[in-house]
Amino acid sequence: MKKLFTALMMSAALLSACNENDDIIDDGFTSEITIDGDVDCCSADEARIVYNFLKNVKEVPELADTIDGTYRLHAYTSTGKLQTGFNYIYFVVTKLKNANYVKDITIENFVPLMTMNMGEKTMKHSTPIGGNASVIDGAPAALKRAWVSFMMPSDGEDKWAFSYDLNILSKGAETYEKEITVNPFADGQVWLKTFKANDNVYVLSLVEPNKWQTGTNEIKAYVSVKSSPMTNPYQLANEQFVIEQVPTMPDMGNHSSPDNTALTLQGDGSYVGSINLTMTGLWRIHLTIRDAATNEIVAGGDEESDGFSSLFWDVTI
Ligand SMILES: [Cu+2]
Repeated sequence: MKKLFTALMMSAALLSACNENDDIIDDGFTSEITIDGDVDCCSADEARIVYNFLKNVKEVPELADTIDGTYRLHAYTSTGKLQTGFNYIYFVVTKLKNANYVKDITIENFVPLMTMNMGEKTMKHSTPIGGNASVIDGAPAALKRAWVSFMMPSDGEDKWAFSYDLNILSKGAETYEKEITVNPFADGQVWLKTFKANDNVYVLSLVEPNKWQTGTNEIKAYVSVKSSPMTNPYQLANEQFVIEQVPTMPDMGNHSSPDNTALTLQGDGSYVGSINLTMTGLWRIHLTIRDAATNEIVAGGDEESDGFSSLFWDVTI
């Protein structure tokens, strides 16, 4: 946290070097700032937007890299760590000489790969990803976002690697590979489950339930399909489902809540519904997966867990 903040402050100081205004913490980037002759960089307005955005996330040190002695790749998540289940990852590239953000970057072909030590031999598998890093709607081009959903944590000899192709200023993409640490779920949080149907293994990744509060929340998830070979990143499923949900509180006699709606497929490939959490504590979100065309149950809905589906996410708010 402190390191990131220091880096951002340095960035801010450099960007506003010709500005007398000392109030750079929140609104120091004024439209009068010019970034002299640096055609690779954002405008001052864009730099301010990126800077302010990055104040709300934390850098993941093990994903940072220095490129050609000229640029620095920075990656951020909400916690500064990578965790089991869904992670948004935000990327920027800065110039080392002036800390300006570079606007023309592409970050593509992510390959998360776990190598599992099975005694005599090793087994490798990938995990769900959301495609190439892309611009967030309305945000400057210098800021890119991707997501990856890790199926399991790093554990001793079971290690994760993460590779990607980075292209700065269209000079040509180069592949970088990093060893990364994927942290386990916190107690009372299980945000990823798998189910089998149609001879496939599907992965259900719940998106950022840590943002939920009591009352009605948007519930968003992705359904990915295990690849063949499984060392390829898992892409979004082509099959269309409806994800019915019954949230209950296992520590309070399994009471539920009213006004929950099923998650249905959206134009962007995500599944979205609404969930009503009437109080804080552990919520077990029991799932029934239906084929959207036939309405037949393909997974869950078996009523084996205290009368509710044994396919569930756990979220503690
Ligand atoms: Cu594994």
